[in-house]
Amino acid sequence: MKIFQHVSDIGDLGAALAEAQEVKRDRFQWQHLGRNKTALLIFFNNSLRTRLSTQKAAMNLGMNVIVLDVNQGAWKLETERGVIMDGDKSEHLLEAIPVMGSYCDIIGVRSFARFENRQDDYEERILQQFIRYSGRPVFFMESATVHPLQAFADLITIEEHKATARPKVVMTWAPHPKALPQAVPNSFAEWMLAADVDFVVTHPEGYELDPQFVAGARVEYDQMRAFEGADFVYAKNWSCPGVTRPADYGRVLDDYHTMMDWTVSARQMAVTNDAHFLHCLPVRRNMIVTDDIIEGPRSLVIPEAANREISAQVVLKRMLEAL
Ligand code: AN0
Ligand code: CP
Repeated sequence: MKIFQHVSDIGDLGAALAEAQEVKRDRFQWQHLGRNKTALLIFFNNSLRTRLSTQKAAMNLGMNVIVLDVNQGAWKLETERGVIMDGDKSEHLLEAIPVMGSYCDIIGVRSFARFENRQDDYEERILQQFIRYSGRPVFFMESATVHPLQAFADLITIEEHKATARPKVVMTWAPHPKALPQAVPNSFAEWMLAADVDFVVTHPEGYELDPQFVAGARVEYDQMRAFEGADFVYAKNWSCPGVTRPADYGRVLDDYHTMMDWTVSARQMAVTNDAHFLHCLPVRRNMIVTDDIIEGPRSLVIPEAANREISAQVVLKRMLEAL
């Protein structure tokens, strides 16, 4: 594997899930693969899980790991070509990327949506430059539009806890005080549509996700109806994707105080099939989900986060095998 961005990059999902379980059985059995190989993890944004789980996965494979927080200690990077660089940015991405590539064998990049220009975000302007100029395999650690390591871990978690062959999985929008990217819901939708599940998305009007990720998904605007009979509830906030109104891209459409009935609580969970609760974390309690649900016996948020180590290890293993 040279790029890990979309569900199609992982190939057959059954094989990927089997490989994940093989990693879980003994995660240290491929230490020879990573010997004298270096993973460089580049963060333009904060992280707890992605940072730790991906480092751990690389170490499990015997790799060396370098982590760079671009905004803490590196030079401020210009990303636009043609700019006269007389401002606060000392270095251009076009030099920084090949330099970073020269010190490693595999690169992971986290660079969130900037919400300045929908087209720039949805064309993945930053990650595409890493692919083009680093000379290395690149895996996405949450880009402007996707978070595939998360969606893969979510799928592993669902596979491990499903009680029926084809569970009903409901992804629900939930309120949040600040504008968040669409990367997590985009990838979750993409991966669920590729998997063998009954997938339903519910959100207020105006939050329609980009068809490139959700085409074919059932959208139900009535959250209670969507939750009926659900086996898994996946909560996430996202800002306006700007599909129907491009001018609203990246905006929170309504004051969150007026949207608090979307917070996942015992009221909605009561109409499910005793659903498991999932969230990628970090989560704001009593905005996205109430304390009792996230702490309850059906909450899977901790094993879900633990599976981030597994999804990262499958991806790194496949990239090492293809070097
Ligand atoms: C980010 C997001 O919603 O995309 C990262 C989630 C993994 N969340 C926040 O910025 C709070
Ligand atoms: N879920 C997730 O990617 O968490 P972090 O932002 O902490 O990495």
